[in-house]
Amino acid sequence: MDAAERFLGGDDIEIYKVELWAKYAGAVDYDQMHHRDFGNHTLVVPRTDGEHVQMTTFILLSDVTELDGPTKVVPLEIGRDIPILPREQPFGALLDKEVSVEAPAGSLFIYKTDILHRGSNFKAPGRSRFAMLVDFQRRGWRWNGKMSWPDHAGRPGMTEAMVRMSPRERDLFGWPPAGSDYWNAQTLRDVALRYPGIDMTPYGGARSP
Ligand SMILES: O=C(O)CCC(=O)C(=O)O
Repeated sequence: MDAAERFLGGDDIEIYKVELWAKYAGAVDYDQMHHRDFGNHTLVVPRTDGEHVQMTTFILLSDVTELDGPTKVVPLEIGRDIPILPREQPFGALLDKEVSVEAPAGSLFIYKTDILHRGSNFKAPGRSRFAMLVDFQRRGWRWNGKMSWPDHAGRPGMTEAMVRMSPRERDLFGWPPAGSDYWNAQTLRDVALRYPGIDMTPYGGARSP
């Protein structure tokens, strides 16, 4: 959250996509063309002047070495001179320019939807790579996005996550903040019923049993 606030230049931000990825050596061919991610993150195109940034991330959940199919990235100093479209570059065209995202578990790799990058193959059998991808943007850009959190609200994992999150973390998923005119006696009572165990005191309610 701290990195996203600094990267995006404010605290009025939201999470617009989360994915959990597992890759296994030999399962499929992971070698990709260099591409930019904006194709399914926005209806339009990224601005190249550094404004209206969507912050995309990999949080490495396992150690990633050169053997573990690291993400390969074309540095911005090189990629910024390559037109935004087409989104994909010919296979292999930028191989000598790319850098490899190799780092221990727990590392955070931050990039943007205009950054050229690609997936790569494992270089040894029996290896795996796990990552969580969490993407942030300033709130209110209705032409951008990828997931609808209310669409996930019925899933058991999402219910548990909402109960366990801090108010700030819930806020990143669009939950009504403390002080919102959404909260009244009825919504405080019924949201507590929907999410057993949630602490509604930050919103003016009670702790749910
Ligand atoms: O897994 C990776 O390191 C990158 C994969 C990727 O960029 C993609 O699937 O679009």
